[in-house]
Amino acid sequence: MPERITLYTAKLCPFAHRVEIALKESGLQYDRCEVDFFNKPDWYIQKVNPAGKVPAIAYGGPEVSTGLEYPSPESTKLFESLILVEFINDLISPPESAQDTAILPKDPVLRAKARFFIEAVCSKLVSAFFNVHIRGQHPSSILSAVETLQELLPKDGGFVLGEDRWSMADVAPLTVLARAEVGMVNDLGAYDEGEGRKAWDRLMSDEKFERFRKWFADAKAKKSFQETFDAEFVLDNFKSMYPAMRAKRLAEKVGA
Ligand SMILES: N[C@@H](CCC(=O)N[C@@H](CS)C(=O)NCC(=O)O)C(=O)O
Repeated sequence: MPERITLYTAKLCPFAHRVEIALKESGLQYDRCEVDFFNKPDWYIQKVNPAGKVPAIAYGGPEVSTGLEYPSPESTKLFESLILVEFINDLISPPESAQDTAILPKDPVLRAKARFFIEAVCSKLVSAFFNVHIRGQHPSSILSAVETLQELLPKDGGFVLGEDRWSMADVAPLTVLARAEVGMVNDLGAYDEGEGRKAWDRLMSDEKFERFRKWFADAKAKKSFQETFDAEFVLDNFKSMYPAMRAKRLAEKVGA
């Protein structure tokens, strides 16, 4: 009997989304608990993640009758999206197994390549996404990050690790870029009005980004992504968050 898995997640969160895709790819059974990370409930901090962040996984322990909000005290609580993705991969393909998965292959060189790509995602794309959307940096920062990542894609097509070798290296940027698309297409972010839409249009039309566009379309077509991304939910939330952030930034600029 496999151990119980409860994923504490949020539809808005690109990090939690990575773990949900990995769980879908794994075929493992899991319970899903949506957490409002803007208004963290006490039970979440007390019983799941003292840092208050999503994603988290409660692993193992007996079922408890009080519901998902109260994980078994005997379950192990695990955190950090990329660590959780590798944990899920270890569950379906333990170290002694020779089996590749749709999360990470067994070949050490390919694993190193995947982790190298993810390092660039974390240092370039994730920071650009938050700097642009929350802090109002010019959206061209996202295009610069995409350019760096594009350089690391195989030139003749396919996913990060080549051909149809879909892996966590593709998932790591995809969940961020899917949210950047919703934000920028609708010009929702703390940046100056019109700049998000303009930058996204450039990303989707400039010849320079052709390789990226092919990868992005292939990645968005994956079933595990489509089953786990609620674009409408993200849009509704962005509509209620970002106009106020833009107004605040402009007011601070005027007052400075
Ligand atoms: N490095 C973490 C980042 C997780 C994270 O920042 N999650 C956000 C939601 S997207 C959160 O829970 N924020 C609440 C907080 O920071 O208090 C990961 O990859 O899991």
